[in-house]
Amino acid sequence: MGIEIMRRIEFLLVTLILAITLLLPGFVAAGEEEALEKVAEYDVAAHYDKAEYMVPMRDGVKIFTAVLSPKDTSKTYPILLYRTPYSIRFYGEEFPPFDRMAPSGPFIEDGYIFVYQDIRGTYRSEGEFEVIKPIRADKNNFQASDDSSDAYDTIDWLLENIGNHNGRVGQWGVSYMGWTTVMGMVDAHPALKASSPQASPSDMFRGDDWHHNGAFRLMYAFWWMSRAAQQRDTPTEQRPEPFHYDGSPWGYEFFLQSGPVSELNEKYFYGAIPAWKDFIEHPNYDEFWQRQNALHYLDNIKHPILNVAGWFDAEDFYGPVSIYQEIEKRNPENNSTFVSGPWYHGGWVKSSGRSLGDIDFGSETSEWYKENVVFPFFQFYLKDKGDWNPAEAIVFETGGNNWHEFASWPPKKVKYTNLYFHEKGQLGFEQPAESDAQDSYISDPHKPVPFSTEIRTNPGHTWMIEDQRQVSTRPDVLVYQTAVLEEDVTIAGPVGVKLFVSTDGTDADYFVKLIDVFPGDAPDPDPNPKAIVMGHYQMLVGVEAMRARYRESMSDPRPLTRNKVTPVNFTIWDKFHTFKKGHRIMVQVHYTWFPAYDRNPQQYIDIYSAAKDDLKVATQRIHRASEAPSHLVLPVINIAGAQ
Ligand code: PG9
Repeated sequence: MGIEIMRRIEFLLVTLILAITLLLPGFVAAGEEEALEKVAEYDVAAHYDKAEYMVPMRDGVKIFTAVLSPKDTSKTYPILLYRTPYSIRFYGEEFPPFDRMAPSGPFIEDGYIFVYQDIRGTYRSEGEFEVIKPIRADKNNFQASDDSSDAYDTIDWLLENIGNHNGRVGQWGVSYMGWTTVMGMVDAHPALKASSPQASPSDMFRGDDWHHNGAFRLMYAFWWMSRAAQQRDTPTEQRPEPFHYDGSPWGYEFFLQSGPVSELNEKYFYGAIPAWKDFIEHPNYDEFWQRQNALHYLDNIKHPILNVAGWFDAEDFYGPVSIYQEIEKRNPENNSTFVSGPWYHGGWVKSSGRSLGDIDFGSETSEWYKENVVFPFFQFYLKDKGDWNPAEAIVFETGGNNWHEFASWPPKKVKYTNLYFHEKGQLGFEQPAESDAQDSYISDPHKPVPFSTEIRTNPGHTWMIEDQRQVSTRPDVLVYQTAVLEEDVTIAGPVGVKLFVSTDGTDADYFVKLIDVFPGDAPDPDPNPKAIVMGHYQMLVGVEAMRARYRESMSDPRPLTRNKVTPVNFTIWDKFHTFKKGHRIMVQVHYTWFPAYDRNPQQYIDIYSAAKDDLKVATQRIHRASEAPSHLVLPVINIAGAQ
């Protein structure tokens, strides 16, 4: 059988499998269907040739690289580079799946040379994989390598060895592939003319996948490590066997029973995840974590950057917002743009962006972004096509459900406004007058607050917007809310959290949630197959975790002094949301959010080796007195007059 016929049969099979997949409830995220169908219609194999290479790096390690080049060789094309640790997934005569091919369908139709790599030490590539490998310390050592030098060497090789290119290269990717894109921006190859890091982590201790302000993200780290960090003996196309959650399919129960974090690798992974020991050996923000921080490396970024984030990204939101800000700070002349929409992690690629969880955004926000942002960006810088001249920030306002453009992010006209905790669960803009006022609760780490009502072993994608009613009635969840709003309140930017706390323990975690409470007569979806009740819905808008031992320094932790009122300040990273007239603003505070986060023993001991008996019940107090006024600092904006 001819190769062309085989490819066509394969294409039809892939289309058929996609169609069947779409019929399986729960397999694809809400809104994913349309995006899948549009790209699945295009016959890639009919328009592209495929070749595979082992591309040599400076230290002799060879990296597996697949190149798809347009069959029409009458023109030249830019190269679009994509570097992944998750396997490029199509080897030999296979062509890539829809979501690995390009940032959107039109790239494929317009003609690019698509280059995909298994990064060093993963799948078909040689070498050792190091999770979030820092930039090499000694740049004069020509044998030293990292994801910056590997991107550089790859681009050099492609320009020499691949035909029909126009001399320009772009790089893009979501999440880990966003990280490899950021690394490619460091000491960038001169032919790299445009980069779009999307949901890249920046600092794994402060705010991305592994920890938030030092609090360990147990469930996600366990799930990711079991899939992506298993040791391999030799280059292979095989994906590792996923770990089975023996014990319980309900993560809450599984992790409640699983014992100290320090024992999980041996107990469940049979020692196959060497990277797990990094969590245990580096409990604080030491040099190990600091060297991984991408923000340290962002000098001399000269080419245009498109930074993409999702407001409800449960894995890497701090990354893109901080990378954008750091580039602005260190390279004020750089042409860099911040984009954020109402998306889960990578939702702008994998879903239409019409809705997330129970919340509808009124339009297909991912389609708008693909058409108006990512495609014009690369077309302009790599093909001189179009008139891309964006505002500094292109951001979707949730609640109001509109796209806006601003000359800076956060917008200049934001007015930082304090919102105080008051008696009887009230929240208001006026400062508390009484002294020695507080709310207290008993926190029992043996009965932690669940992070979601869903029964699952990985965190999934909707818990960052999920209805909070189920936990709001727990005695260990403090709830404060405003009166019904008489006019819209829009926030745009980071939300400050200024707590005054005391406890009879010596450490504690604080989870602070900002919630939009809908009016009683809020309309239900129509049709409403999930029977969602929107009246008094508590939509999670923003949330952040803080491990109190890191309140002054993440590298130099300190215990809390028992029963002493202590300020604990942190930030709920940026939001752009309108609390509509008729709604209420709510804040919830609690001490565990399990198993999304591990449990703090509430005493100042090593958390990673803490056993069941080390987890102590403690009384937690949140102060709301004139001398200790716990409050949030909202970035309030009048969007009618703001640019
Ligand atoms: N959030 C994932 C990740 C990025 C970087 C390191 C580890 C995990 C991802 O989706 O790729």
